[in-house]
Amino acid sequence: MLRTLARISELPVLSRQLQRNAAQAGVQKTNNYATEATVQVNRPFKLHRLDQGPETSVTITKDEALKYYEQMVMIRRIETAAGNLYKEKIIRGFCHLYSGQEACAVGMKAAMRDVDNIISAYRVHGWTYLMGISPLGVLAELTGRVNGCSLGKGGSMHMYAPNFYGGNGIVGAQVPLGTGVALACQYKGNGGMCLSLYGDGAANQGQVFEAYNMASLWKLPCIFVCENNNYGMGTSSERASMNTDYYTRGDVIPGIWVDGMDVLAVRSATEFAIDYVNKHGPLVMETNTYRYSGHSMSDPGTSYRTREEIQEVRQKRDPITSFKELCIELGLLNTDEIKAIDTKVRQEVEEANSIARGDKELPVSGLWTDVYSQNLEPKIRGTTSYNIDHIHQNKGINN
Ligand SMILES: Cc1ncc(C[n+]2csc(CCOP(=O)(O)OP(=O)(O)O)c2C)c(N)n1
Ligand SMILES: [Mg+2]
Repeated sequence: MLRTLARISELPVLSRQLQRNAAQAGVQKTNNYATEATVQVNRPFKLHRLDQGPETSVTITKDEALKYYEQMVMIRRIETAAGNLYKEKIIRGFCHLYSGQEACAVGMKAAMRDVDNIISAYRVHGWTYLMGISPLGVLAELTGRVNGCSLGKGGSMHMYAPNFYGGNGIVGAQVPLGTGVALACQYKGNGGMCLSLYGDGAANQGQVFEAYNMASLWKLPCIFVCENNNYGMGTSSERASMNTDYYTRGDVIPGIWVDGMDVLAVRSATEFAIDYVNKHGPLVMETNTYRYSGHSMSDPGTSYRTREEIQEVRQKRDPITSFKELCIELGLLNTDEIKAIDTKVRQEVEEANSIARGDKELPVSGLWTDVYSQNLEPKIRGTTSYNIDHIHQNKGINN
């Protein structure tokens, strides 16, 4: 943990980063407001087996600034609502929050094309929203109600959306699954790829290396994304991993390290990765990030790291605050626009929250509805002592 602390405290303070950004910024202004700006990413990319890396000079339009800010604020609000619902015992079971890691998802999504897919572990409420599910679809899934994107049958870890393969609770298991999605893309020849997300803890799983191996041999269109938030449950990455440079761990597969608290850096790295993977095959991308909450709601998150450490990241590296300050500095967003987004998001989440609390539960017959996407047999298989007809409604993930 001490090593982690030292690493975090080595970071430059936010205001200095902004000054540097502003000094290097190219800004196009209309009526004293910028419509577009070019900035340098805060922390340089690190490369493994690559001669050239992502663009360090990134251009952002005003519309993009509005969008990324809104998306990150929405994810933070959804997670705050989820945390409170859990404390009230309205959400039961598991609940893993993504607060602190918003720039990873928003940056990747900004670079993804319609043909690209993603699969992740259990910290997926934010991704579910980004992949097209409404805040109500997410929150009602968490409360186990019919307006949930899996009709309340899945809960926190089992959310899906078009091109989004979930929501997986077995640590590391999504990596070979994502490799299979990439194989499907290659087979169909649609130019798409799969981003398989896993944590620093999952990075030590054997199946991750098996997936790397196969993907490299078959040149599968995979981006292996290690979201390194420095901890796997209560164990720091230094205690768990012989090599904490996760971007180098694909061996012959090239890798990139990116500051996962900088949405523009993540977007740039993902754009590079998509282009690279289309031409050459798989790539590993490590996003260096931090989670503010404990591992899950049952972990206060302060026995294996200090409150000061969390506070320091919040003050110096918060992905939302730093992006907001950058946009204001560049003249891309003003404080009224920021306030308007904050209010809109708050209202939307409050509304979804109150519906998700009072919403109906699925009737019991929901248990044998849509078990298979295409049911070839009329009965539910494997329930010999029961005589249960499979009901096919093809509902869910439409919220
Ligand atoms: C195969 C397997 N082993 C152990 C667990 C218990 N477990 C759940 S999350 C977790 C830690 C994963 O940490 P990391 O990959 O860094 O993801 P993060 O929680 O930091 O997002 C463990 C050990 C599990 N769910 N599945
Ligand atoms: Mg982790």
